[in-house]
Amino acid sequence: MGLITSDKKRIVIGLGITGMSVVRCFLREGLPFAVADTRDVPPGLEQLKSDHPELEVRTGPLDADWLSNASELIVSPGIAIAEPAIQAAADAGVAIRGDIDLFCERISAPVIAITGSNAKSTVTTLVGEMAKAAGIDVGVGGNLGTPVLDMLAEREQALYVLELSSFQLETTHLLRAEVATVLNISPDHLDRYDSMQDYYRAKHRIFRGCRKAVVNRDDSLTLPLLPKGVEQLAYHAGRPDLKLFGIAQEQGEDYLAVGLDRLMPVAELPGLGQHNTVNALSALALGFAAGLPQEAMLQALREFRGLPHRCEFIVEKDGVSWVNDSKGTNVGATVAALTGLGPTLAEGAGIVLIAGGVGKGAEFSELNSPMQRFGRGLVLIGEDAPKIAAAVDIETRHADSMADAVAQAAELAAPGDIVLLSPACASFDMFKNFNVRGEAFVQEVEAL
Ligand code: UMA
Ligand code: ADP
Repeated sequence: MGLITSDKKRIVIGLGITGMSVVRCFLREGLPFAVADTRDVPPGLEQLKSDHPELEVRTGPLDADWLSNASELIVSPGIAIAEPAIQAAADAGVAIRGDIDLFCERISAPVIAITGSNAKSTVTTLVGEMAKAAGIDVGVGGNLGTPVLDMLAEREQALYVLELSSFQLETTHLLRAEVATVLNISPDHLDRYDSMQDYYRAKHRIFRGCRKAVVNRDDSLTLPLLPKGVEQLAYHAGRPDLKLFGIAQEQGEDYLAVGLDRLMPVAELPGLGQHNTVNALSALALGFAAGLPQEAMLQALREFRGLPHRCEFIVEKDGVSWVNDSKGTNVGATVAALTGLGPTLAEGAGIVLIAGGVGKGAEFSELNSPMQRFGRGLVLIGEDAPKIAAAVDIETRHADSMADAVAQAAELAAPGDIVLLSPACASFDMFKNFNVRGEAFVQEVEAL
């Protein structure tokens, strides 16, 4: 194990899910490296030290001199590369990379790369299901949860479908995806980026060196600047045009369609809300671009019931439908949930929205218009409740726990209404993560 002792060529920064997957990769390959984490006691530290006593691990504030002597830094997505010590190393000529780059260096299989402010996990999973339905040995991971390097632990697969966050893209240089897309762009993570422009730039790194691009015609911020020769496929939520994926109408029925070809009735999609029809179109366009067989794609669309915590129908009680969209962690997501579900309401019915948490520097005024159109009332929780209350003009209640929020929403809702948990905020002021927040909601709803 002498290899791992004192060589400081590579430094892995961060001991979270990503950092640990990088550590495992370097250990598998016998490469020398050291590890740093800005926390005094990062998770898994004791275990790592006892399993690998020879490994150099430094915790606490990053040491600029030490980092500047490394040959490369493998930076976890939760750490901003703008950190002064990391910037100092970059200025000293040290390469700043991430796990996605290491992954790309190690594979020859094609990658379908998916980013966007919202719908990434849904579309990534859906494209993965399409590939599986076609019998392809596919790896599905990235920001979704399985760190990419863990997908290489056993063998290389035939195709990879990756969900990539802007944080991951910042440290990615070698992606060269077979197909790349930005699904949509709306403000998020403005506590980490200086401006929307910076956030946009990070997202658009996904197109670097790609062979084909899939674009969302309804969102001009998703349109890439590409060299000639890169094929583009496009979709939008309207009538399909020549070669454009869209929604065709025939005898009062909506169909997913491309050009003149009707592919399947929209009514056969099991997911809730019109935004999920757009997600199906994005997945189809990505699948077509990657050459997946049409029948397998349509089968996957018919069977995909959606991921938990994304506009997930929980139960109907006293005529009120309860929907868990805990993954709505920014304003754009909540606007999509409201405008996706709103048109499905019966005449006179409305949505009671439960929102609030950590707004990550966002502005909430965009919630006002869909709440005027479809809202019955608003129940607010968490740190940024006052900001949301000031931005949305509708009957509003304040709650100090999920139990209280559910009880107050039940009071506001009338038969036919939907109560929607879609917080437009991160959860960590009250919950460990969005999963725990969604589970708390479901538990309280079931206990009503
Ligand atoms: N941290 C420190 N010091 C360190 C390292 C991390 O304080 O030295 C903190 C970070 O600020 C953050 C937390 O620890 O609060 C986790 O950071 P991390 O980089 O170790 O994260 P991982 O555990 O590796 O998980 C990351 C993604 N997390 C982030 O980008 C913050 C996971 O996405 C992803 O599933 C995982 O890699 C595997 O690829 C989560 C996420 O919230 C779901 N992503 C954001 C989003 O979707 O909006 C981008
Ligand atoms: P991400 O991985 O980008 O967070 P998810 O698939 O987990 O995306 O969905 C997150 C949230 O985004 C959902 O809970 C929903 O509120 C919203 N959403 C789903 N589809 C769309 C869409 N097409 N456009 C905008 N928002 C969407």
